[in-house]
Amino acid sequence: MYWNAEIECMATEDLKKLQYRSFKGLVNNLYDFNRFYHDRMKSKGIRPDDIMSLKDVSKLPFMYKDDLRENYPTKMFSVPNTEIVRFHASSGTSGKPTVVGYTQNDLAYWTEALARSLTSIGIGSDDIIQVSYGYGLFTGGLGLHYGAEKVGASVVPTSTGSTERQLELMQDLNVTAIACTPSYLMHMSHTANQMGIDFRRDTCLKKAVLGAEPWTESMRSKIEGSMGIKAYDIYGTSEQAGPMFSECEEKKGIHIGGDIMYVEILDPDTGEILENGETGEMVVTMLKKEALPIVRFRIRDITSLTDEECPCGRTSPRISKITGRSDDMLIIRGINVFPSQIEYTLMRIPQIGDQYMIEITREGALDDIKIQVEIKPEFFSDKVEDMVRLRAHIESELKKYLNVAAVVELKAPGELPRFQGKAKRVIDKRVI
Ligand code: DLL
Repeated sequence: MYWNAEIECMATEDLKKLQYRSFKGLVNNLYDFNRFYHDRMKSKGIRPDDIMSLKDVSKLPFMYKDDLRENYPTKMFSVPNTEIVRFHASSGTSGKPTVVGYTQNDLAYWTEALARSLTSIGIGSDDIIQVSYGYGLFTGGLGLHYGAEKVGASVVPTSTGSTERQLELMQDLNVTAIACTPSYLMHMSHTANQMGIDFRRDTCLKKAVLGAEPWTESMRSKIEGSMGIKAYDIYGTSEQAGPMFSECEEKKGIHIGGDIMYVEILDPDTGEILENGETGEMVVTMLKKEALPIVRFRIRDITSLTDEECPCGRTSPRISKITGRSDDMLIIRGINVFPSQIEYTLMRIPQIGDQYMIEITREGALDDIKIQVEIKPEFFSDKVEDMVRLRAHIESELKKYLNVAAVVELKAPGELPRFQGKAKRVIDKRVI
């Protein structure tokens, strides 16, 4: 089932024409009415007339998260306050937060994108969906809330926290789907175990819409296997609007509404635009945004793009699961490692539970990496030799797959911290 078949199944050539028309309109408008973009284009000697094809998009300057910080809170907005109907803000890792604003049309397109996504996952009026993303300045809660209402699902707006109560409501209201971060779902699963709740036996939960942080295929297998549900990836950033685009039931990449967002993939080292199928940093342009225009934004998320038709029949472009951010990459004794690779390796080891923490320290000139992993209750043992053997096995798997000599520390079930919003699993003591 499609929410908007005309757009979602549009021939690629027609979509490109539509994107070009939107782009032209956007650039003309920004040159005339947005001080920030006008100045950026001028400083690069670009005028709207220089954009004569979709390829010419690459002539335009990039924008960065720092541009939003420097123009805090609303100096990059294109419309007066009278047209703004909502703000969200994201705290980020350093400095001032970034503020995003929405006109009525911005909210309508955000909701439209989510309606397409939820429909593609098979969530609709028969579903009762618990939204356990944070409500408030974070975009996750309210975003999913309005998207789910749009497709006619019944929303249980629990936000994060009070996990035991959430689990009770889930049972009492026969909740069929949940939207939250993968780390919060794992926390719920752990709490459910402690309460003696078996998801298969005691709940009607069938689907989870998980995002806001990277999670790997092996994490997906673990969640699906242990809870008896199907888990789908949903992606977005506050600059784009919030959560927007998801996998369909085929789980073969995240469908991007090509009429809403134009994606380029960039080689972060050479600055070259890469071909479809090649992996690099995503650069996005939002084609319909009014309040806070986003043109060639260097998001830093790493992925690849395809416009091959999906088996679900949608022709909309797809990005592959985000493997991390270019600024997340750890360099350990000269070897590049993404936290997602560590997670992938750990989650394939059956004795390991779903929690881990990565700590990097520097002794003199050398980096050391310590990985704490929780062991599943059935594998946790008082016998020192068993634990020593398991630890050596995990260390050797990490060495084999990542070429990293990590020190592994085994933890009892429940010992590591849990997360209600985005998980923070890497502590880099080299930069603190
Ligand atoms: O995290 C919006 C969101 C809410 C997406 C709920 C999905 C579900 P921000 O707080 O601005 O917005 O953070 C955006 O989170 O650049 C990625 O690095 C990361 N991220 C979001 N979704 C995914 C995902 C929301 N599915 C930043 N996989 C992005 C990997 C993700 N990373």
